[in-house]
Amino acid sequence: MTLRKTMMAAALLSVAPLAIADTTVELQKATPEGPGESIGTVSFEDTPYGVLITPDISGVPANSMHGFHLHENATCQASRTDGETTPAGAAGGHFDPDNTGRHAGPYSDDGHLGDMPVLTADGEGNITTPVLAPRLRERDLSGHAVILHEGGDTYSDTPNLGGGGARFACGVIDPN
Ligand SMILES: [Cu+2]
Repeated sequence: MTLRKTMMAAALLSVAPLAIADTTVELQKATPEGPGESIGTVSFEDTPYGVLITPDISGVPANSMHGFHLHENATCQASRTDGETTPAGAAGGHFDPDNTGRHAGPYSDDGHLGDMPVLTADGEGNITTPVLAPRLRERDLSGHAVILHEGGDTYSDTPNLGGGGARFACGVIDPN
């Protein structure tokens, strides 16, 4: 084996496990016609303290806060009910494998497992500050969708589902 090949093999061995471990999802604007323009990506990585969520998002209002959740279904298509179109509605409700029926945020054991921490934009409308979801593991994300809401999140059902309101952007995490 040449030195060059040996070095390449060593590089692949050291890099490959990290590349497999992380999940990166592209977020696209939720529109009545389905997924629209990309606003960036979010990466998820297991740590001893839960999933580390690292956003790289731009083009949202300056200094805005956004509820961010894992939703049940692996789709970002709009839904239509009684003539009402809901962008990204086909993603369904917050991922709630224990059927708690409660929105309680990322730090309570008594609510949706899919309730993740709020993401916050800086003065330029970029979201880059990493946050930690202590109850989640990366494998929980598989086969679901992540949704960034227009508004913030009270981590309670007052108002309903934390008050994030409309679905602003969405990304699918394919089952693996
Ligand atoms: Cu949500």
